[in-house]
Amino acid sequence: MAKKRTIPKNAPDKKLADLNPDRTDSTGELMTTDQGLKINDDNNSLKAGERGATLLEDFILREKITHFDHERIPERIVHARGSAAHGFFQVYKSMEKYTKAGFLQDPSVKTPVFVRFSTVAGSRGSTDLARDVRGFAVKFYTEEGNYDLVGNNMPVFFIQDAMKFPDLIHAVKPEPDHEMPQAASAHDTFWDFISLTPESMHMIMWAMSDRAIPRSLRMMEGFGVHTFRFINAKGKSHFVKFHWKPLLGMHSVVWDEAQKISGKDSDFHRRDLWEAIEAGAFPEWEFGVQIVPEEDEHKYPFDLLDPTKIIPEEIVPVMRIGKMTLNRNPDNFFAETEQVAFHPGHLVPGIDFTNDPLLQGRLFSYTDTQLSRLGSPNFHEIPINRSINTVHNNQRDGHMRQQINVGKSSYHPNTTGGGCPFQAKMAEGGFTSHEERIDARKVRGRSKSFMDFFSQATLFYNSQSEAEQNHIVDALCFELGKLETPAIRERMVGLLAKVSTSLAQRVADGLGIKVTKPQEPLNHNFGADANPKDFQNKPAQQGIDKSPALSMANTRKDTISTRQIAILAADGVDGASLSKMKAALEAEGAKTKVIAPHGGMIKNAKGADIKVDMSFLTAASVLFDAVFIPGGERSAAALINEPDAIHFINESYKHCKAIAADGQGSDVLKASFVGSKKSDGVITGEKALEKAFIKAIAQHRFWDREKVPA
Ligand code: HDE
Repeated sequence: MAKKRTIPKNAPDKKLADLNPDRTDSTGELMTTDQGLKINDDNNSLKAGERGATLLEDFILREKITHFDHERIPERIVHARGSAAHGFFQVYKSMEKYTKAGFLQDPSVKTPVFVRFSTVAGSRGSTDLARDVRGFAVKFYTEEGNYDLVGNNMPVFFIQDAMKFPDLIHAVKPEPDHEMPQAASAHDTFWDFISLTPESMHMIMWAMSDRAIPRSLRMMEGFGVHTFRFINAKGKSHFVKFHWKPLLGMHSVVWDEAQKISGKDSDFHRRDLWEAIEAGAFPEWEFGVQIVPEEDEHKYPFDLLDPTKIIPEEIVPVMRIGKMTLNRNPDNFFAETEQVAFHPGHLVPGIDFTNDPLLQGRLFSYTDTQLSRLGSPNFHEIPINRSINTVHNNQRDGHMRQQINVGKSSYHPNTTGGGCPFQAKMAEGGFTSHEERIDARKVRGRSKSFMDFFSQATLFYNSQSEAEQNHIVDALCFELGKLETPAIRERMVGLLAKVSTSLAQRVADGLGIKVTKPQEPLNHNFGADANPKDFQNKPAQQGIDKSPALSMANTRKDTISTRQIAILAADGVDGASLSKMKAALEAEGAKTKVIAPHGGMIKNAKGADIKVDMSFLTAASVLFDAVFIPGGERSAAALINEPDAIHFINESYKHCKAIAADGQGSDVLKASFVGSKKSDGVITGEKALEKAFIKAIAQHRFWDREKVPA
């Protein structure tokens, strides 16, 4: 590297940023060209006379325009849309029993991290609220080199073998003839592929669940997906599955809301993450591991190498071993969030791969993709990708090389450089791959132990609450309802019947079609000469009927920290009513915004000014978690006559959010769809109004409202 970045142990995180020699702050500086020449006029090009033609000689204009012309790099082929933040990780206690990884030994060590969240299918400028898997990629800058845990917010994947990845992605991306639809799976090619790929059914359950439309990136789980290995100092290996558990709990929005947020604020998740960090409400996740001894490799009804399977937490509990805190926004989106290059093959001693065939394919793909995206094998020299450990090897040259290697020796073994750089012994931290006995025939095929396509899809569906199941049905009706080819819809309903007959029936009813039996054999992904019998679905008892850990209904519901609460008000509002609630909510860490018919100021009943945060023109109920209508006769009368205010309340009610009203504020509720309905989460006339409202917001949603009255 150009300069070594030494990061002292426990360095305050601001220092980490300051230590980066490439971080530039232009405050108080004079403007220069890229060659360092001071610029006198950045507003006018060089011309032959004031009205004359521009001269080719104008090297300053040409430098500026040339740079501009080349500002864009190819977006990621998948996970193009993303948002990221810096932070640190600390282990709770040494994990030396299982792994020798340095960053998992000492609870006093803060390991810097950079985390990028993403959607998968959409382009860089697409909406945050697409129904999609979310990427959850963590780069740990450890003293033993960079370790990347490149995971998702769902613990399984659509396919079992890397060979199918380009097909899956081609199918989900906008269709190639007309480039529609953007960032959406609700179209023929995706469901055509899925209907012919039954191994995807477990992942489909997750992707159609509310997990695919998170309320916030800060409120979702993360998973390493594949089974990895922990290796301890004695060389003993344990299988391990990685988890991230959000301390704010897991919460989602509803699909109607997601679609509206996409119009009202397509940067909703990006803004939410940025604002929470700016406000000092640092997102936190606990790091969890499920550990399986090597001897137990074949103990389960599923194959640990199959990325379409979970290990239910009720069978192997998740041990929470550390915590990650995100506490600093990037300084520059392009330099950091866009140029960061993750790779599941960026390992440290103490962690290793398994033979999961999806993971094995990924190990090729990530460096390869950086070559076309970042344009050079020197992408590791970009500041965000640099190891905090110094880099010494005989790799040389290439586009945009930053490192200036001294001396004449660029090969190993050598005497010209005194034999340097030396190979590192294991005791010195040298990485060695875990020795695994392999005694096999070379085959192009798939293990029979991977052939159970539906049991865990059923486990997932059965583990969901009633409301969550309803949402899966609705999502499938939406997605399949958008298809143009009826045969794909029918094939899908046939496959759903293998997951749950009631699910299939409900979706078929929604689509107005019949449930037909799927064609056997179910897996079309076998070679032309393979025996179809070898690829037939082989259901296996999972040992449990339900896994409570799979339902978001069982998440924590005792905090309103960082929730966004709308306060609807107009001139004449009861100032005391408004400020009492505002203070109570903010004391619990929630954020409030006063929304009024116009911007600027409104007057309270006593004539004092109250600052308006948003008008009905710029606000929308879908951007908030709950709504409060304070007292005040004139304010209530004005809101009753304001269609946008009534729509705000109606929509909050429809999306099952907590609603509270004080004094005459209740009249506004009466004028809305809420009327005098008695519903959980609608709070009026209570003595301890603030307390009741806070408790209701923490519940997140009141799904009973979705039930159609008999
Ligand atoms: Fe990726 N994936 N992936 N993936 N993936 C990429 O690498 C790939 C898979 C994941 O924020 C690409 O730098 C193949 C599973 C995340 O920068 C690319 C296969 C999981 C990110 C690539 C998979 C992931 C990527 C595109 C099947 C969850 C975004 C840009 C064999 C465990 C990282 C890039 C970021 C990005 C290939 C499957 C997670 C093309 C071939 C499974 C979070 O290399």
